[in-house]
Amino acid sequence: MGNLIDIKQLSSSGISRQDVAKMLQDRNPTYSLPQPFYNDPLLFQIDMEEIYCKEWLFVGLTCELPAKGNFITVDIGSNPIIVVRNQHNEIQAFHNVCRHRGSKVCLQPKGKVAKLVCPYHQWTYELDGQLIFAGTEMGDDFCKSNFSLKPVHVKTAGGYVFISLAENPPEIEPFLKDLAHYLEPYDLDNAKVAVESNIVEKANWKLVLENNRECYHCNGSHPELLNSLLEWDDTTDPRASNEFKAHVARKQADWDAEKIPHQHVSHGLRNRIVRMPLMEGTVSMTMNGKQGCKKLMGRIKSPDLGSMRILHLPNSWNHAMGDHLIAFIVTPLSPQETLVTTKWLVHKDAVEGVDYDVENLRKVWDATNAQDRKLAEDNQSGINSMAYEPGPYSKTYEFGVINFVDWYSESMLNHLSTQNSE
Ligand code: 3BY
Ligand code: FES
Ligand code: FE
Repeated sequence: MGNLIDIKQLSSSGISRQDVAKMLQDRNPTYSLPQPFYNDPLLFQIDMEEIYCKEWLFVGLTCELPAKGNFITVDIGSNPIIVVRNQHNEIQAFHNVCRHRGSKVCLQPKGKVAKLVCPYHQWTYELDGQLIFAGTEMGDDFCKSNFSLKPVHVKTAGGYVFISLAENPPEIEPFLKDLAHYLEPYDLDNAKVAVESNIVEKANWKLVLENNRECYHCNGSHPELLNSLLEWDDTTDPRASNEFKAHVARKQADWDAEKIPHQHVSHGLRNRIVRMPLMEGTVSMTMNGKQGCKKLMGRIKSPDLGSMRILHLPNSWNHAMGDHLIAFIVTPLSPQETLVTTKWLVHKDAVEGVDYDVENLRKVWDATNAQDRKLAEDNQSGINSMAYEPGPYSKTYEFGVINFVDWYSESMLNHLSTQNSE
């Protein structure tokens, strides 16, 4: 582990990969994590290398790359990445790093180009990453084919785009097969992002995820969301009432009749999909619970599809309703800073101002995101104290958090042990 020594010299805490493994092996699994997991710079670096650079990450939607040359860029820690639709209409991903002297090639968050041209000395790449122009000054023995952009694994399913920076990414196909099936009614290739928000929360990325994985805090914090959201995520929730279960059964019969998938499917703790009804009398996560977009998505006929929740660790949760879909992406920026991106999608033919009003569409989750941000930031402030010690999760209200932390711990230990044996 060459880079471990370098990083260690820079660190004040001196936490090593071995220390991380030991802390995870020794942790109390029903308690929050030890302090360094939430604020230590070196541990953050290890998180980025072992989790974000090795797992599959949800980065955007195929409808954001509708035509040849459309691209989006994302930064995974210190790794700028470009995702582009190539000249053959396929989605590809590359390290956004010029093979000349390493400049970033695409500087915009999204756009459309004929070729990928580096702004520094105009080395020019085909949309499939091949270097096609490097000026006339590179010498006779210069071989352009040795200097293609470095590829990154990419897969799509149901309109969702995933990348992995790993050399050998973990298996994701079984989840993608389910995802494609569950997203089929939405026809996301023919959707559009109506609006997107990006907020930076001054909290570690794991606190953002932990906060999302429980609704223990909902009553105290989310009045707008609770106009439509039913707290329970599943009929298997230990607190689910008979009334709730009967409500779910009635809705499921309607969904079956319309061939709308709803059964809970999970792939380990990393991925799950389930459709749950919203509160009786509401069909969408809007302030009054009515449709936020008059035109329904894809082939959907009834607005009353509840919300299909898609969880993809480490970086996304989603709500797909009949009229719109909300996708969330969590991007760590530093030990105590996390970018939360929210995209509201509607049918591509829905007309702004006629079928939907952006302010109305985004209002509930803007409010919810702001409330969650404050909760995560206050959580971070307390955790930074010398008084912090791991505290117990509720096994009924916070089993989703326990699942997330278990997944994190297992993945981290797994990646660390693979590495040590290399
Ligand atoms: O994303 C959600 O549905 C919610 C918000 C609060 C709890 N969590 C499961
Ligand atoms: Fe890209 Fe020189 S660094 S062309
Ligand atoms: Fe919340």
